[in-house]
Amino acid sequence: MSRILTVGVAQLGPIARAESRRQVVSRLVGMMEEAARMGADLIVYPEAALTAFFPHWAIEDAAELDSWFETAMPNPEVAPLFDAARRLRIGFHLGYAELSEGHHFNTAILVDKSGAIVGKYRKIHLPGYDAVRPERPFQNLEKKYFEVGDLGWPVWECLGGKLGMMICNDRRWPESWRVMGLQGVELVMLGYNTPTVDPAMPQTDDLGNFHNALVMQAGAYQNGTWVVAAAKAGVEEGVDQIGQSCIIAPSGEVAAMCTTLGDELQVARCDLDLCNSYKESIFNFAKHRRPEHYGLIVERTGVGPVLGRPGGK
Ligand code: CDV
Repeated sequence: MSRILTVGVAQLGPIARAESRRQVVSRLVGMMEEAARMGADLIVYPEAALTAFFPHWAIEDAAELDSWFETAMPNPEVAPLFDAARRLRIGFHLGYAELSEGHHFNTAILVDKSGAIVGKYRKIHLPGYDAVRPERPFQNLEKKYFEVGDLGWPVWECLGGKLGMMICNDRRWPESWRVMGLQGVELVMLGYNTPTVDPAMPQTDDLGNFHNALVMQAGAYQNGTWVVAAAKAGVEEGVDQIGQSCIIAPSGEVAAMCTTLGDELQVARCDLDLCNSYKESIFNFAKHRRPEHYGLIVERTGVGPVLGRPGGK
């Protein structure tokens, strides 16, 4: 059997600090129209896709900081994207900064072909630090500007499959994948803003694309799921970011990948039934997974539970 979902990954090139939401949304709508011409059912946009990635610089004024967040979704500036989804009969995934009742989150939503929001996820693994580091060439202030997400990792029945979301740094953590894998996820959508350099760890600067592929191909294979991952790429406000937005099959193989660092759409026909062969054989969790034997001793160390032998030291 095959259950084909045709999916577009919409990589964005840089967004200028001065670019308005309206300007960005017209870029997004243009890519959605192209995806529809290519027969896509779903298009995936990056993390914080409506603005430049503002955690890369210091903002001390609270009102100025709040101006980077959306207080309603949809709102008049983003409405053309929802209208286009309804007109073109295409679902979409969108990352944005969310301000909800005084709480700030790094958020993503899943919208169906009728333009209705069917799912929301708030980023759990926030990277970076919570105070400005003036010595750094650019900032990474996600821990200062956002709260840890409070919605967990649900999986939604949508577009004929089981769909889930994570955001950027979440992809480096096996827990993000496994929590959705245990719910039978068939397609994980994610967006990322990943600088090519890490001033705290320059020895890994030539490994950015490798680590990006490594964690997502492993997550796909080990959970028998498709992955659709959209970057904000290129040099944005002085920060150079990786591209290589891609669509990965449950085998871990890359089915499509962007080759530029600008706005670029790649489309792949994703057979959701391919997930079954992994979920029913090598990664049949009920048959082969043995958490009761993993020797996890929940011992608080200040950094969380530690691994050890049951009854041992
Ligand atoms: N936006 C991100 O979460 N970026 C991180 C960087 C800062 C390491 C990432 O994991 O790609």
